[in-house]
Amino acid sequence: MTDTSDPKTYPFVVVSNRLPVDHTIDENGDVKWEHSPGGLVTALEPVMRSNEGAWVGWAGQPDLDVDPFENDGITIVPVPLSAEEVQRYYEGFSNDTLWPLYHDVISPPTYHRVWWEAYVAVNRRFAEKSASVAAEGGVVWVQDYQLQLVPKMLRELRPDLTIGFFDHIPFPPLGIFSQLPWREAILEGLLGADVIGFQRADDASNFSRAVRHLLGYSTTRPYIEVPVDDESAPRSRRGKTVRRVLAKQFPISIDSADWESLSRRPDIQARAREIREGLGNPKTVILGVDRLDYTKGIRHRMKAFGELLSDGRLSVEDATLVQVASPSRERVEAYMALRDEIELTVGRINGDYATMSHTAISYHHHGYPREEMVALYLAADIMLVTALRDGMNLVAKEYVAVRHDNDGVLILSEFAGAADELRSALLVNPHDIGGLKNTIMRAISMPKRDRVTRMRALRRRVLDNDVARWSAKFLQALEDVRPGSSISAIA
Ligand code: GDG
Repeated sequence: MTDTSDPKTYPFVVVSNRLPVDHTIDENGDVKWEHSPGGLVTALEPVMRSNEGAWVGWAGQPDLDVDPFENDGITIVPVPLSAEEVQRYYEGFSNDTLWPLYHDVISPPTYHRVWWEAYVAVNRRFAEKSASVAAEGGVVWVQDYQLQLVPKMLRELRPDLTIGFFDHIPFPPLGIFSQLPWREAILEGLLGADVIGFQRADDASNFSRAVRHLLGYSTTRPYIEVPVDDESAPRSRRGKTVRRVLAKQFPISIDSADWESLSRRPDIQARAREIREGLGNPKTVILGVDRLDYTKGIRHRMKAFGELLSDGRLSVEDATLVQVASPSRERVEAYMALRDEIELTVGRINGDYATMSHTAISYHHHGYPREEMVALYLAADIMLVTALRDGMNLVAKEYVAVRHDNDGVLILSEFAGAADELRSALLVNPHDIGGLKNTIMRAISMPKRDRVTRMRALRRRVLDNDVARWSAKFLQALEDVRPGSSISAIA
């Protein structure tokens, strides 16, 4: 067992690839830690503060070795990565093997043994660091696909801990997952957890099926029986002891009230009007907001919109498509190629259809502050989410949360996890370009009464099921599996 006599240990530890703070250097050359306020951070901060929590993760810069420190009531425990590990473990195995494999092989996954070795080594470092800061009998919650081996490694180091894992991205069907040369190791890695959370029920059943077929363990939904080598058991019982692992969906959400309160700010509402004016006041503003990623179906939505213009069903005075494509994974080749393709398409469509006063696609390869995102959501009559595969898609939920006017139409891909909950959206198959075009036209001409009915139903869902509820449910499941684990689930 790892030495836990370290000066300070914590009853609640969150482990994720990236820390909730970014390491930056200001103009005087001084180091600064900037808070990065994602949904996960917002959800877990109160739980962490009331439970003396520590967050284990990478600071986002290679070759940076920093001691743990306190930031805003949370202890930050940085894990160092070398430049070569960033390339092999992060850009390579995480983003060019697992990411495409888990998203229906939309882009072909690359399998390199040296990337896998780096993934194992880095996962071990995360597990060791977590083991060294977790208090006796504490709770450790591991996040996402970059760290799938951590639960097993951590359990071996610290059997006293209660371990949770949450997978933010889809878990692929057996036929696709089976491609992975290290498939058994990944399944065993995850099964080190007491509770494994997924976005959709389908993800949980894909996982259980892979465990049954590839490891031969028995499963009774939502439980998986993992055989344990119990040396202390009588000889006749050896090999018969099992540990029950809960694998089920816990759909993630957003801090809905926070998004809504931003949308009520007069300066942000004024900015929304300004955005529409800047676009030449088209009758309909259609919006897409995504990381520039091949999973998001940005090309499909541009194809549909471009065809509506070329068919003459729409003109640029009728409708403008605003596409925010925030920069992402820019050193991975598939992302560079995608950016070129998208920018070529935007150039062609604008070249063919834009006028001196109206653009067809207003394209922005930028990251914006949250306030600007809210203004964009308020300015948009139609939100277009056409992901080809997406764990959840928080953009869809954010759009709904800001529409306190009960107006606006959400077009949502059935391949996004959010489609399980947001049934009152206009659901589409983004591969069906004809269907997508018809759905855009249907949204444009939808009577206000129908828009309001749908938006009301969507809002109920998103406001009731916010991210605080998500984390509380997950932590409650951990508490149920191992009663007496020492953190309070509800912040
Ligand atoms: C993964 C899974 C799952 C985007 N551009 C800007 C900006 N964003 C914010 C959005 C939203 C977030 O980034 C994107 O979240 P998504 O859920 O849409 O997608 P992924 O990044 O792929 O996230 C996904 C999620 O994990 C959570 O489990 O839903 O399926 O793939 O919050 O608002 N935010 C700001 N400026 C931008 O330009 N401020």
